[in-house]
Amino acid sequence: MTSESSARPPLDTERLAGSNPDLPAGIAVEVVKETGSTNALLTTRAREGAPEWHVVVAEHQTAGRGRLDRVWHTPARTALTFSVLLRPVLPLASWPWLSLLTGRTVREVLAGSGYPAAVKWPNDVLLGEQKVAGILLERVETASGPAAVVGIGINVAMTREELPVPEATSLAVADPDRVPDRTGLLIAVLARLHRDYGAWQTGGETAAPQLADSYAAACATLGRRVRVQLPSGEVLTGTATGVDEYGRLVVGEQAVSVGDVVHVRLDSVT
Ligand code: BT5
Repeated sequence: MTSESSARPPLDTERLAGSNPDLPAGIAVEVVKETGSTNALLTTRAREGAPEWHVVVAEHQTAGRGRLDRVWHTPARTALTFSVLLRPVLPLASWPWLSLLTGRTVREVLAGSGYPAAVKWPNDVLLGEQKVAGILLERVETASGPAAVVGIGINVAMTREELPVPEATSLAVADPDRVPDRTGLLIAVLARLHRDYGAWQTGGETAAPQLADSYAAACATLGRRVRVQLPSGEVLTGTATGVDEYGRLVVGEQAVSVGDVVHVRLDSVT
């Protein structure tokens, strides 16, 4: 065994089996050594009829996807790259919350491991100002109705040199003494997501306002001056004051559903 393979052990498939009491009943984890994108593979599974809570996790993603056709890059066995199939019963208009809810779930789990994580609207988890995790929510049409593929990438063991962009960080770079093992982290995120998703699905009218409040409390974007690049190319600047009932970011008078946010430093405001 090389030092690299012992430092970067594979996922423990026995602990990820359905018989593990730490994994809520109904979650089925499929571990693959390599795939282009776990979102793409899970989309295929969904069209083949896979049930809710089918999960695909890859030791290595060779064509990981970000939003808007961007690339998500992680070397083998250094990260968690996985996708969860959900079939929300709530109306499609509230599905964008799923992306925000998942970011908050990841934040809570990392905070539980001692990492001072925060969410950045809409789909990033930050340590300080750097991105440690990203979420990609995609809708897929299946024979039994629309389904949600929730892709989650968490940078775990990457060294500084392995980080793909200067804005990225990993748990190992941020605090090498706390790095959780990937299998335990995956189980913790799935268990917490199961709980948070269940509360959202069954919470009735109070679920959205409760989610909005707890998202706001975890969100580094609110109260900040932001620059939002909209898909049209337009740029919106202002103070982010809240998240509305559809999960949109409120900046000044406008509510934004899709966009890239830059947290503007006060010293760079012109
Ligand atoms: C995201 O997109 O943040 C969504 C990332 C979702 C990745 C997961 S992994 C499992 C599942 N299967 C997939 O194929 N995808 C999902 P976005 O907000 O568009 O951010 C993408 C940008 O983040 C890139 O353009 C880079 O600048 C940067 N980036 C790429 N890889 C990164 C990494 N490992 N860590 C931090 N930033 C990264």
